[in-house]
Amino acid sequence: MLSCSVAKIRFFIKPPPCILLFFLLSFTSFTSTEAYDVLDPNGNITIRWDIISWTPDGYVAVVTLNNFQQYRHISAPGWSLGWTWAKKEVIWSMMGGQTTEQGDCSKFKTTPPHCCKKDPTVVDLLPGTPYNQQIANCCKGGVLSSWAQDPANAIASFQISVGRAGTSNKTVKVPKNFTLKAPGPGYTCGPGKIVQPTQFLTGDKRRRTQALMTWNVTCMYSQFLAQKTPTCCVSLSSFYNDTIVPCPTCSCGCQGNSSQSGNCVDPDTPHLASVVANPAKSSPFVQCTRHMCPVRVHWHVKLNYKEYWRVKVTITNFNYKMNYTDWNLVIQHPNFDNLTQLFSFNYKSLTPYGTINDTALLWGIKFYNDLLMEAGPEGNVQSELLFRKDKSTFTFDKGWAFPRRIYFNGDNCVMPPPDAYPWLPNASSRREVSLLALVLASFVVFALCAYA
Ligand SMILES: *[C@@H]1O[C@H](CO)[C@@H](O)[C@H](O)[C@H]1NC(C)=O
Ligand SMILES: *[C@@H]1O[C@H](CO)[C@@H](O)[C@H](O)[C@H]1NC(C)=O
Ligand SMILES: *[C@@H]1O[C@H](CO)[C@@H](O)[C@H](O)[C@H]1NC(C)=O
Ligand SMILES: *[C@@H]1O[C@H](CO)[C@@H](O)[C@H](O)[C@H]1NC(C)=O
Ligand SMILES: *[C@@H]1O[C@H](CO)[C@@H](O)[C@H](O)[C@H]1NC(C)=O
Ligand SMILES: *[C@@H]1O[C@H](CO)[C@@H](O)[C@H](O)[C@H]1NC(C)=O
Ligand SMILES: *[C@@H]1O[C@H](CO)[C@@H](O)[C@H](O)[C@H]1NC(C)=O
Ligand SMILES: *[C@@H]1O[C@H](CO)[C@@H](O)[C@H](O)[C@H]1NC(C)=O
Ligand SMILES: *[C@@H]1O[C@H](CO)[C@@H](O)[C@H](O)[C@H]1NC(C)=O
Ligand SMILES: CC(=O)N[C@H]1CO[C@H](CO)[C@@H](O)[C@@H]1O
Repeated sequence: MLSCSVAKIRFFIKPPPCILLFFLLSFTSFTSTEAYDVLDPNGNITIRWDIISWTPDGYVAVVTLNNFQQYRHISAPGWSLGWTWAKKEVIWSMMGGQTTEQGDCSKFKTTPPHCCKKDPTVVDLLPGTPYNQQIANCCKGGVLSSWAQDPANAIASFQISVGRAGTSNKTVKVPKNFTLKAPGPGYTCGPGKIVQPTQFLTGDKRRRTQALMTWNVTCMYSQFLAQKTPTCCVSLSSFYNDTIVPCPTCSCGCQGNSSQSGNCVDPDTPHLASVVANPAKSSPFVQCTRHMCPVRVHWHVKLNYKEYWRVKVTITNFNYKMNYTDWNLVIQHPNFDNLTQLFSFNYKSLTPYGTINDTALLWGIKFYNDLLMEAGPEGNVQSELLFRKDKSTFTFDKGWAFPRRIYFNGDNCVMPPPDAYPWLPNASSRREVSLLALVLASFVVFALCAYA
């Protein structure tokens, strides 16, 4: 039904769609223009340089990346950190990390430096790196966990020996133009700021040492910069209405014409395995659906007790080429302040607004369901949530029982328009409103179509 209206609307507004589109985009799921994330307002990645010793022509520094974001992690192939030297510095050697390019070191008559580029890019080493090239917190292939999920693995470090630099805290110049890729765009980094030298506690905790000089760089994520099309959508259902509200059509893209060779994988194709195994980068990886999202989150209002109500959440992977390790889900719903029980997921409450406790971070249990398997029979994880009713706010009316916002791995999931939510029986008074809403909804779908 929705796709019908799309076609109609497309006909109607042939001449001026551009302006309309922009107007609509700014109102639909594209909260991506937000400069920062409302559910994680203090989220950032802080990069700290600690100079730990001076050398004849420069210094040795330990560079530490702290992922202070509650739920946005960096998955394989991992982070890369770049900067521009302020003077003519070179990198003599590194531990726990490496630059991607050496650059032109032909001026050096002795052993050439590790990197002579004016704007080096550093990446993490891989797990299994020999011990003599490791330092603490290195060598995880650039993977960084989120702060709420696994703070111990939200840190990465490498050590760098810099030459042709200053050799005192007066002559050292802080590098400029820091860039962080994770691995694509999305982060903007501020300038390096000289801060109080970091203090380190020795292994036996009986002695404190301190860096000779420290500077911090703060990098912030913006979905707008990442320029990602949505990667996830939400579908809804309830025990009190047979309607299953699907993900909006074209949430993450539209299915190509059958005349063009498919941009998605038909699960019924007889040679599924060979299509999926095709190593070409451009080969399709997502199962053909109306929403074309690699991930769908389904929220089912399952049961109504006197004091409690129960929801079932299912995450389904439609991506044939991706196992999501350490996946996470952020859900905003007013009843999370009275979450009583949760089955088979980990839970942590996030309180982005300080006092309002309506946002939950959910993630899988290690070795049980922390891996969301590639599309197929195993490609889903699920949980049930039990909420205690607060008599003053609880209702099944007006879609109250459905989530306000869902993120998968930090990316905003496309929600069905509120007026399409399953109704309580006998909610006839809302019928006129919903005709308008339906038209609006198809606009949204159209906008998404055209965008993708
Ligand atoms: C970065 O995040 C940390 C931890 O949440 C916070 O203390 C700090 O103020 C943030 N920095 C900036 C510049 O937002
Ligand atoms: C440099 O070191 C001196 C003492 O050695 C200290 O007084 C000064 O604050 C330091 N400056 C910076 C920018 O760290
Ligand atoms: C840093 O980047 C800005 C803009 O990209 C550029 O104008 C500036 O020259 C760069 N600075 C250095 C030292 O490369
Ligand atoms: C610098 O970064 C560290 C985290 O690596 C943080 O603990 C410290 O508070 C930061 N300093 C300032 C002044 O932001
Ligand atoms: C399918 O392709 C034909 C010709 O390439 C085009 O006219 C038609 O509009 C396309 N339909 C859709 C739904 O994109
Ligand atoms: C996902 O994991 C399974 C089991 O570990 C493995 O067989 C499969 O090849 C993996 N798929 C991808 C795309 O990495
Ligand atoms: C939010 O509510 C949950 C569930 O009742 C509770 O476990 C958690 O401690 C609360 N968090 C805060 C910050 O109030
Ligand atoms: C169920 O909800 C849909 C809206 O999603 C509505 O059209 C339908 O009338 C509702 N069914 C009943 C029995 O109320
Ligand atoms: C719905 O309406 C019918 C008839 O209008 C009535 O018999 C029934 O009790 C109503 N159900 C509820 C839950 O209000
Ligand atoms: C019914 C019930 O337990 N309500 C509680 C829900 O949570 C808020 C805030 O934590 C409490 O104030 C209510 O009493």
